[in-house]
Formats: sequence, C-alpha cells, structure tokens
Amino acid sequence: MKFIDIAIITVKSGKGGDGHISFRREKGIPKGGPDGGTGGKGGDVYIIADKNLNTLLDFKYQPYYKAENGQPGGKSNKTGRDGKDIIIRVPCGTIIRNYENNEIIADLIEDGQICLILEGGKGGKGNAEYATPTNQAPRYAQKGGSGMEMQLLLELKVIADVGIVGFPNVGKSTLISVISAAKPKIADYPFTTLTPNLGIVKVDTEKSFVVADIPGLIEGASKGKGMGNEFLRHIERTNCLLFLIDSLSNNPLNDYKILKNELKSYNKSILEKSKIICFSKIDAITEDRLEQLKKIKFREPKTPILFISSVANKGIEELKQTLWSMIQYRKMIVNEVNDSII
Ligand SMILES: Nc1nc2c(ncn2[C@@H]2O[C@H](COP(=O)(O)OP(=O)(O)OP(=O)(O)O)[C@@H](O)[C@H]2O)c(=O)[nH]1
Ligand SMILES: [Mg+2]
Repeated sequence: MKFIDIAIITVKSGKGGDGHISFRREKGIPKGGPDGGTGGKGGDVYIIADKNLNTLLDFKYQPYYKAENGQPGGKSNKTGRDGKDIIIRVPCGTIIRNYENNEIIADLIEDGQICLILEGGKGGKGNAEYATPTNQAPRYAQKGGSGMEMQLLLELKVIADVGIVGFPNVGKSTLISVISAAKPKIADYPFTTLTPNLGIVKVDTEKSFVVADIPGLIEGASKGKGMGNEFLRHIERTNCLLFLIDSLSNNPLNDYKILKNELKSYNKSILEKSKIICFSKIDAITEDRLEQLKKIKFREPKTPILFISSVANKGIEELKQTLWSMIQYRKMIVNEVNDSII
C-alpha cells in the first residue's frame, strides 16, 4: 500500500464583486439619484475532515483550489451574487499548516470538523451607498475586496491503534505482513521500510484494529541518524506501542532503553501510551536462550512481554488477542476521562 501523507496545495478565496455606478433613469424623472448596487462577497475557503477518506493522494493530482468571485453589483440597487465557498475534504487526522512559515492553522481530528481557512473579499459598495445630502450624485463606487491566496501543507497523521517500533531488521514488516493483508517489502538488511505501512488486523469477523509499521529507529534517530525520527508522527496518536526486539540481539534490555529514549526525545508523552514488549524471531533461537530472555527484567510492571515468530507463526494469535484487549482497555479509559470532563 502506497501511503502518501503529505501534500502541498494552493487555495484562493474569491474576490469581492465591484460596486456598481448607475443612476435611475425613469420616465418623467430627468435626473434620478444613484442606484448602483453593492458587489457580492467572494467565496470562502473551508477545509473539513471526512471519515471516508484515508489518504492525501488526490491532492497530488489536484493541488489548486479556488472559491468563486462575487458578482458585481448592478443597476436598480441590485446586489451582486456572492461567490460560492469551496469546501475541501481531507481525512480525519490531517494537520493544516501555512506552508510559508509552518504555522499550524488547524488540526482536524473528528469527522465533520471544519475550519475557515481564507475569507472571501468583501463586496464593493455601489454608488447608491455614497449619496449624501451634499453629494447626491456620486460617480464612484468601491472595488470589491481582493481574494487571498495561500499555500498549505497538509500532513496526515495516521490514526492507527498500534504502532510497531523497533530497530531496523527486527522483523516489523514481516509481522505486519503476517497479521494483516499488508504486503510491505521485507529484506535482510536495515532500512528496508522507507515509508510507513498500515495494516488492518482481523481478530475475528467483528473485531479489527489498525497497525502501523514504521521505518526502523536507531540510537541518535532524534538527531537525524538513520531514517531520523520524523516517522514517529505516524504513531503519535496510536493507542498502543509495540516494541519489537530481536531475540538474537546481544543486549535486548539496552535495545529497549534506546528505543524509549528516542521516543522520549521526539515527544515525552508518547511513552504514556500502553506498551507491549515483544521478542521476534524466536524460531531462530534455542530453548535455553528463550528461557534466558524470559528472565530479563524490564521493570515495566504493567507491560505484557510476549515471544513470537512471524515466520513459524508462533505466539501470533496471543499477540493479536493481547493487542485487542489493550486497545479496548485504553479506549474505555479514554471514554471515562472524556465523560468525566463533560
Ligand atoms: N527467522 C526469522 N526471521 C525473520 C522473522 N521475521 C523477520 N525475519 C527476517 O528478518 C529480516 C528483516 O525483516 P523485516 O520484516 O524486513 O524487518 P524490519 O524490522 O521491517 O526492517 P526495516 O524495515 O529495515 O526496519 C528478513 O530477512 C526477514 O525474513 C522471524 O520470525 N523469524
Ligand atoms: Mg520494514
């Protein structure tokens, strides 16, 4: 699955319609007063979150969006028609920034959440509006306000339930290919995964959750080493973190500490998520080694520690069930917190 998660688009609000200059011309009234109408307002630009969308792919093909201009005012005090607004639909979880200065304009999370990005120009006043006792026949009207243009950076944060984090080559992509229908590239060298992969894990006919496999992390990722840590934004909003650790590692406890440190440097609050520690590739180790791994003290009392082999399909069912229970528990807690706020 190709997953485009950044797009740059240009949006423009409509120009306001110009005010009109005209004078009443009626039979028997040789010099009628001014009757030029006001221009219509230019259309606004809005962006709305839509739960039916899940990529920013369309914006690659259609990067320009313009609201309609307002129509000019007319004779007989006729107001110009307002320009139509434009409403751009983006997936839930899209952050909208001003491309020029990177400032966040909106963070659209919920379905239907809408944000006014640019207002259309005001309609110009017609000459009728300028009539005063001392100037009963003004020969001027106001120009419509101009529309505004802006480049926006759209950034989609994947809202997966589980994010898999681990060193390169520990088997993250293999795991997602076994528990979901995703078919990411798998290879025996580091940094095979260059962009995140999403997979839907079916626990049974009615239960499913989304897992994100992101490029491998290494020590110093927060300082730009390896693939860097910018992909962590994809797991910022997950419910659970799955730390995948290679059973063949020389120092699993240290691996775990390094991973936690890199997450912490990116965003401290990431570590507040539910965690699960999982050893991969147990088909490649001896029983004795497995027993040794089971004795490692991670000092994470509430964190389940599991042992799997994606290749030999060992421990996979238990992992799916554990993740499912954790997600449910997490959602329950979040709902309780929300209820107590309301
Ligand atoms: N023996 C064994 N090998 C595995 C298992 N899972 C993955 N591998 C192998 O480990 C290597 C790396 O697998 P990937 O799934 O590409 O690892 P990754 O963590 O996604 O790697 P990056 O994308 O580079 O970070 C491949 O050669 C896989 O065949 C497993 O359960 N057992
Ligand atoms: Mg990979």
